[in-house]
Amino acid sequence: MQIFSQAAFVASAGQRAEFPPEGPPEIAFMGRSNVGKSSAINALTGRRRLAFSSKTPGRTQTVNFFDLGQGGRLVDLPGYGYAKVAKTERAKWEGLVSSYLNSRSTLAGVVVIMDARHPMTPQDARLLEWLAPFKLPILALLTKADKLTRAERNAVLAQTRRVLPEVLLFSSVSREGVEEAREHLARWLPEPSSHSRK
Ligand SMILES: Nc1nc2c(ncn2[C@@H]2O[C@H](COP(=O)(O)OP(=O)(O)OP(=O)(O)O)[C@@H](O)[C@H]2O)c(=O)[nH]1
Ligand SMILES: [Mg+2]
Repeated sequence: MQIFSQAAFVASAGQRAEFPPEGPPEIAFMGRSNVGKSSAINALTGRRRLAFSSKTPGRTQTVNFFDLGQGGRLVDLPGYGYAKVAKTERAKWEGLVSSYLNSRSTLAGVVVIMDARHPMTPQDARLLEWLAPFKLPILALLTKADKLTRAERNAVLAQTRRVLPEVLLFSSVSREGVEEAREHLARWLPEPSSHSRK
């Protein structure tokens, strides 16, 4: 999809004061640490290192904004709740994410990313409770689907659908779900105008 192929880094913010001015509608990527949020942004935009991914949980510590070619923005957020999270770390995450959620009137929807092998952890349930009052569209991506057996795939889809109706199996390795996710997310953004650059 054209709009996802022209992504460019805009800003990296460690606190609310550093968020860029509101502009195009934003799609935020949220989920536990290490589930593949940054990798999903790279897969969707067809870029290998637009968002930094890493084997080490906690790679993304700031809120990172990426503009799409035609009127949209992807926002990579730090992950929450890896193993025994220090209270201070959790407070920092919650502070940053809640100031993001509460300050962006241009937020168009949230991609909730979960590891397909461990979906709907208590921390994910907490995130969904947190998001509920905002009444935003939510797309769930079950990442690392390349690691599942066929039976596991069906089970995890059914389990997640009980809570979140919009869900896709996704893999930034096999690229499963990438095009479907692009098509879904494009519906949250304004139609590209016929005058815009190709
Ligand atoms: N097999 C497989 N590995 C993946 C996939 N997506 C991400 N990974 C790996 O999982 C690890 C974490 O990926 P990231 O994209 O950095 O995860 P993140 O959610 O951004 O992590 P934080 O920034 O720490 O919150 C990396 O080693 C990735 O290569 C996938 O679809 N399949
Ligand atoms: Mg990350």
